[in-house]
Amino acid sequence: ILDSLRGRLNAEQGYITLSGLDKIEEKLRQAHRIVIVACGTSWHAGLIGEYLIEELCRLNVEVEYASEFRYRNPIISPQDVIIAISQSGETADTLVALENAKKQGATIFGIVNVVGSSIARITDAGAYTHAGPEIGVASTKAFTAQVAVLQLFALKLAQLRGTVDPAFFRQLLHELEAVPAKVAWILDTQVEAIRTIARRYKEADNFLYLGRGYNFPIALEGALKLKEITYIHAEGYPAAEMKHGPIALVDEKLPVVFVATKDVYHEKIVSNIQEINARKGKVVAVVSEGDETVNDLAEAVMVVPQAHEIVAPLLSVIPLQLLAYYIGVERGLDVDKPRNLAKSVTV
Ligand code: F1P
Repeated sequence: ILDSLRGRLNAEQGYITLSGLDKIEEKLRQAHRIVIVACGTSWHAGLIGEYLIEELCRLNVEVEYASEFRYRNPIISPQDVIIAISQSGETADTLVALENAKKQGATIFGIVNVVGSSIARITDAGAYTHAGPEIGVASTKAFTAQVAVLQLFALKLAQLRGTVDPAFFRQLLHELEAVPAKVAWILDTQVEAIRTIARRYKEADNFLYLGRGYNFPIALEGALKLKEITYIHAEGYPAAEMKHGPIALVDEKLPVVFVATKDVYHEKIVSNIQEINARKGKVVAVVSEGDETVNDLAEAVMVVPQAHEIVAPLLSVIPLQLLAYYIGVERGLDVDKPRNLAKSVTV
């Protein structure tokens, strides 16, 4: 899964190798903004990219659904750098959006899995995710790899722009190096608990997924995986947005999945969980190892190792992917070939 990390960073010596980025280094230095263009799961990775680049590089970022961006008349200038994210490299919406941006002089950086694909060919530079061929239609390991590349991209750019403290930079590299072992820990220890949760909630008609900060895109992705694989209606929301509408959905039949790992928002997420409890919603939470704050407030928890919040999305998405997978299995569905979905959407 994390080949995109291996060989591309060395925490001890404090460097990241991202040759594609080197090629457009000057453009990036002068860029007025970065526009991330993608569809579906790749768009969720893009949202994490926005948070990372804005936080670490202090550069303005916008994230666009390619399926909208290609049809509207967006303002693009030669000072823009577009990051295109696509697992297949063949998604027509993304490709056409890039063709339009290219005509207006923007520089394109690709984060693509398939070498030599149409999107890879249109880019000026890029970093392959090397996530291997995905067997299932729904994107899973590609997402992890896209996020890993975006983390490297943001850190490397922050180093170039001098916007990250060197000690913090090294700390994050060490954290990234520890990710493969932490992923293995989740797979070794959490699968049975997740299967049990899947059995308990497999008949639900709706799910709500909530998270804050870097965990908000993870909530969106958890909801999308559930929709794609199990056909259960699910919505992802920023947890703070709940009171502006979705809270009306909460009753004793609604499972609400919180991405509640230990980070700067933890206290606020705990109070959101209490609000759901007060309305008798069924709380399921992704929590950090060793943190028991949420245990008594949730019907079930899925545990991930502690990690810095910038690195944490690589871990917190995995229980949500597994939850969707096992609910699909429990419902007797073909999880690798969900109905109506194509691996590459080329129209
Ligand atoms: C985008 C995407 C996937 C989704 C499904 C349909 O594809 O929306 O995220 O899981 O396969 O296409 P891509 O541009 O990342 O290949």
